[in-house]
Parts: sequence; structure tokens; C-alpha cells
Amino acid sequence: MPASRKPDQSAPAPVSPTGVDAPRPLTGRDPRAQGGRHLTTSMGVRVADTDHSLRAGRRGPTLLEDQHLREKISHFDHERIPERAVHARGTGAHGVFRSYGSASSVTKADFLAPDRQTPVFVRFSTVLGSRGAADTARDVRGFAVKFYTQEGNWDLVGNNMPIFFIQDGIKFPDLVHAAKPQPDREIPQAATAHDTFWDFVGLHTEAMHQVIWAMSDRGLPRSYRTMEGFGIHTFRLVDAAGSTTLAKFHWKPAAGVHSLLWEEAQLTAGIDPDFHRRDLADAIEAGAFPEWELGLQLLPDTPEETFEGIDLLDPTKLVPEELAPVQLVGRLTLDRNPTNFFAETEQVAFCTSHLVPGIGFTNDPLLQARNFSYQDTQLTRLGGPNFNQIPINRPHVPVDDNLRDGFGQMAVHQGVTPYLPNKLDDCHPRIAGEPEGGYVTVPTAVSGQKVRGLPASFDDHFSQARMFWLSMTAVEQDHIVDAYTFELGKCFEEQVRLTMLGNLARIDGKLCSRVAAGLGLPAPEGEPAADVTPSPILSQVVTEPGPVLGRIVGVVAGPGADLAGIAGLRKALKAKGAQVRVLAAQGGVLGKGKKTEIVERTLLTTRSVEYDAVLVAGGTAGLSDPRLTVLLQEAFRHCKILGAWGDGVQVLEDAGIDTTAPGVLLADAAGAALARELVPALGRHRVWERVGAASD
Ligand code: HDE
Repeated sequence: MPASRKPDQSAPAPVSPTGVDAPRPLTGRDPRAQGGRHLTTSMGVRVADTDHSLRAGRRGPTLLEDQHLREKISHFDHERIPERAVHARGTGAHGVFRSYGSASSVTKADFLAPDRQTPVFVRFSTVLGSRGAADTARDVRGFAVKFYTQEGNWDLVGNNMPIFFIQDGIKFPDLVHAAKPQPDREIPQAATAHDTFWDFVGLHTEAMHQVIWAMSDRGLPRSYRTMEGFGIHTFRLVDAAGSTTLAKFHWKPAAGVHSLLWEEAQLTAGIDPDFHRRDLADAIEAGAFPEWELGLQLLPDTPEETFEGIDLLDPTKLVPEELAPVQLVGRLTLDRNPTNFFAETEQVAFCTSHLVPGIGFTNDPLLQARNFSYQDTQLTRLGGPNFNQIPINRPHVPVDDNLRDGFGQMAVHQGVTPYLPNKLDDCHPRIAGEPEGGYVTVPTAVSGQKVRGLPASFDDHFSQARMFWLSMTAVEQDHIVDAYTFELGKCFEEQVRLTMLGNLARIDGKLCSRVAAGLGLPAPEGEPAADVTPSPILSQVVTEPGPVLGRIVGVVAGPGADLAGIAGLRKALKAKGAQVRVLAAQGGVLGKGKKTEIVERTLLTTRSVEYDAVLVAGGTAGLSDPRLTVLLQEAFRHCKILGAWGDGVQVLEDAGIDTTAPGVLLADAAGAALARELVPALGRHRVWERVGAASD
């Protein structure tokens, strides 16, 4: 018998990237995978040498009988699985969903009853890039949540935008073929800025609403923690008495909804392609647990399935929150990083068809196609029909499914009756009626001719795109104009640009003429929809300071820096959930009296994009470095808070920063007064006053 594994006391404690004490646990490992103290073959035979293959003489050929060599190489050869066809690049976390109970009046779903706590696994993703792509590409983000409820798993597979590019799932392969890298040279990676994407969406005007969202700041989230999430489709909720209500699902982030600037996103793609992945993991490790509230827009289940003239089956339309407020029903907290990326984040399989009692589908033609696709895609991606037995996919309730055999079967089933009905095993497993928690589809009337086509109410492709445009503030409109101009400027085919300009003219004349001017093309005439009411809630610009949870404040320090001041600032910010990161010319530890500070970034390893605000500590005067000048100027140009105390002000001035500009905080010392100014300023996210918005 192999001796049980004991912690190696002599090994140095592993250092976590956030400085949090997180020693690797040596207990709790699966004895079937990491059991004993010795290296073994997969058959459990101890290995005597893993560095030399078995050879006929030291200068001779390698022998086929070397089982350890063949197994080691062969397993390695098959270590990769196909990446997801879309949403290949992503990252995940474990957490818990706590229900407020406020949804009990509209759904019998047990996990939404009062005081329920449900474990969850969440995966965030970009859509277009492959597994190794950069996190900050302009793109839609996936927001997929697996709820391990007491009634089985429910997967809410959503995005960070409330609508989609197409109305019927049959077009999804066309959309993705057009948006992915072009098939001849396989470029560009993770970007819509190319001819085939704009060719397709230009000709499919139903995409206009989703495209303007993607061209807005929503396409560049600051962090996964600062994204909203949406289930997009309308679902049908059913209560214990059988009454139904239509509903749209929303996730509201506790950290507010914030984005990067385009230049920041581009720089970040080079400086830290893992920016969002790292941000999520670091926040969880540091105890700044990301949170969202789940909300419902509740809509009467009428035979027309419309609300205020909006067709609820059309996934290119949203219901403005001003018309149907989001009612909060629970809180999601992400509090645990995965232990193994492959086993958990890569192998998690979300399927829109995974439902629990109390939640049902509508006939949204996009949702109906998804219900086929997600189950189907896992068969190749995860190598067969038993992917639900992979630990991350398993429900946390007993399973008895009568499904048998197949690739990767993990269970050793007993008995001879994997069929129903049977008498040989007393009709086991039993069918559960509704009172016993069986999933019963809500009876809904269906009638109509068998046709390929959509209702006429799906024909309006422009009014909500216009609503979105009109709901943006001037600075957000500027960003949208820049994004269209950049993306269409990357297209080579003039007809692609002209078609799109024709579409923009139908959204808004000013938007069209500004983009046309940037492209050096004439602006076509169009007739934008009349009587469109803006929905101001769609704007991300905050007028009142929001929370600063998880925000990063970079503090530039030199050998003589005021370390007591830095420590005080850290304490004040930590109380609000924000973090201080010290950066200096060289790495190591700064020391002054009894105070020390670890340098987490040097001017060589950092850029301004890593910070929400940058301060220069007192006692740093004299620090002069072209990289520091770039860092401070970039932070200023990106409308971030800058600040300094004591002689640190000199460093800002030396870098050419206008210290009288809005959002530049100056203080004599890093006392409470500075923190009092800094926190609300951070909570406003950006100092937009620094840029004169052009669209007014
Ligand atoms: Fe997906 N989508 N999708 N999608 N989707 C996949 O499933 C598909 C759509 C979304 O983190 C795939 O497991 C079709 C809308 C997310 O693992 C695939 C259609 C929304 C994720 C697939 C859509 C999404 C996926 C690829 C049109 C927002 C990542 C791998 C009918 C509500 C989940 C996989 C994760 C992944 C198909 C449209 C969100 C191929 C056919 C609308 C967040 O099955």
C-alpha cells in the first residue's frame, strides 16, 4: 500500500499574485488521481525513472515495450479538446446564489423560494476570439450561470447585452462564419473589424440593434465584475397554481457598469492579454467577492406575447426598464476560484435546455434553435454523450436517468432494467408527478401553418437601434461614432462601407454623417424611425458616485516615499473594497523606519491601463523616467483620476500634467481628506469633463 501523502514542510510557501496567503492544499485530493507519494503509471504501478526512455543500449533505438514512455507521450498527444465554436475564450468562478424569495409569487422554482442558497458556477467569455485570444477585444461577452439547485441544474446562458444579432437560430452559422477570422488567411483574430462581418450585418438589418450595442462602450467592459448580464429571451414562469408570467432575466453588478476606452482596450491586449481573467481571479483571491443581483422584468402572459407594442418573441428587441422595472430576486456572489482550469472552466457544458420546474421556454425562434445546439455541440467537444458526468457538470441531486454506456461512461450501473416500464425491478425508477417535483411543461396552445417565416412584427429593425443611440450621452455617442469609423475603416470593400452607411442613415442622420466624414465618403439620406422615446437607463455614465468595489489605485513611490501615508490610504480604500498597488522604478521592498511596502509593479512591468486611478506619493520628488511620464499622461488622457500629495505634486508637473484640470487631486498629506475626495471621484469612474464631447 502506498504511504499517505504528508505536507512537505521544507517547501517554500507559494506566493500568490495578489500577495494573499494561499498555500496550496495537500489534503482533499482525489485519491484516484493524486493519491500516493509516488509517481505511478495510470495503472498505479510505481515508476522508477521518468527521465530516460528504455533503449537497446545507450546509443541504440528506443524500445516499443516501454509502456511508461508510450503512455506518457500518447496521453500528452491527446490532452487538448476542441475549443468552443464560439465563446472559446473565457474564465470561470464558483459562487453562491442567495434568493430573496421575492420571485415566489410568480414561479414555483424552489431555488427562488425565500432563504434558499444555491451553489453556482459562472463562465464569462468573449465570443469571437480563440482560446488564446486577448480578453479586451471589442466583442459581446458571455455570462453563463449554472445553478446546482435542489431540483436539478438550471443553466442561464446569457450575454452582457440584452439583445442579439439575429431573430432565427438558423442564421447563427452564417453570422459566426462572417464574424470569425476570414477563412482564407484566418485573420483578424477576435475582431469584427473586417469585411465579411460588415458585409453580413449590412445585409441583415435585423442585426443593427445588437451592432450599435457592440460599437458602444458595452463592447469594452472594464472588468467582468462591471458588466450587466441578460438572459435575452423571454421565458415563461409558472407558479404553484399553474399561473404563468413572461419574464426577462437581468444581472445587475454591485460594482456598477463600467467600460474601458478603445485605446486602453487595445493597449491592454498587448500589455496584459489576460486582463479580465486575472482581474476576476485576483478579486476573488483578495476577498473582494464580485456580486450581482438577479432581477426579473415581469410581463403579462397574453395570447399576443407582446408588451407595449414590443414583440416578446423577437430577441433583437429589449423592453425598456422605464416601462417594466427590473425586480430584484436574489444575489450572486463569486467566492471561489477554480482549482483546475481544464477540469472546471474548460469542461463546463452549459445547455439552454437545462430547466427546472417553474421556468419554461417561449417560442422565441432563436431560443428554440439554441435548445438543440448546446446539447449537440458538447457531443464533439467533450467526446460523447456522458459529459454530464464530468464533476463540474454533475447536478448536486441524485440522478437515475436510465441512460447507459457510451464514450467515457463513469458509472458502474447495476440491474438489468434500464428501461421503463418494467416489472422486473418494480417499475424503478419511478416517474414523478407534478406534486413530487416532476417537470411538467406548461400547456400552451399552438396553432398555425407549417411555414418558413417570421411574423410581420419582427420587421422593424431600426427603431430600437435609434432608441439606443438617442439614450446615450454625448461622450458615449462620440465613442460609438469612433467605433463604427474604426471598424468600417478596416474594411477594404467600398460597397460594404456604403451599405452600412445606408443603414446608419436609417438609425440617425448625424451618426451617419459623422461616420461618413471619418471614412471620407458621402453620407446617404435615410428616414430614421419617428416617435422613438429614449431609455436613459441604457447610458453607463453615472451622475452620482457609484461603488468602488474592486477598483485598483496605483501609487507611484520612490525610495524616500511616505510609506505611512500609503498604508493609511490603503486602509481607507480597503474599507470601501478598493485596492492599492505600489509601483516604483525598481522591484523589491521599500523601507522607511519600521514601515515597508512591497513593490508590486515596476515601470517596466506596468502601464496605466492597469489602474482606475494613479497617485504619486509624497517623498517621491526627483523620480523622473520617460515611462512614468507616459503612464501619467496616458492615465490623464484616459480621463482617470490622478493625484499626488506632498512633493509628489512635482512629479505630476514634471510629467506635463495640468494639475488644475478636473479630476487631479492634490493634498499636503495622504490623510483622511484625500481619501474622502478620492473615493467618490473613483465612484464616478471617469472624469469626462476633460474631453469636450463633439456631438452636442
Ligand atoms: Fe450561444 N453557443 N448560440 N448564444 N453561447 C455556444 O455552446 C448558439 C446565443 C452563449 O461559457 C456554444 O457550449 C446558437 C445567444 C454563451 O460555455 C454553441 C445560437 C446567447 C456561450 C452555441 C446562439 C448566447 C455560448 C458553443 C443561435 C446569449 C458560452 C459552445 C440560435 C443569450 C457558454 C457551447 C460557456 C456558447 C450556439 C446564440 C450565449 C455552439 C446556435 C442569443 C454565453 O452551442
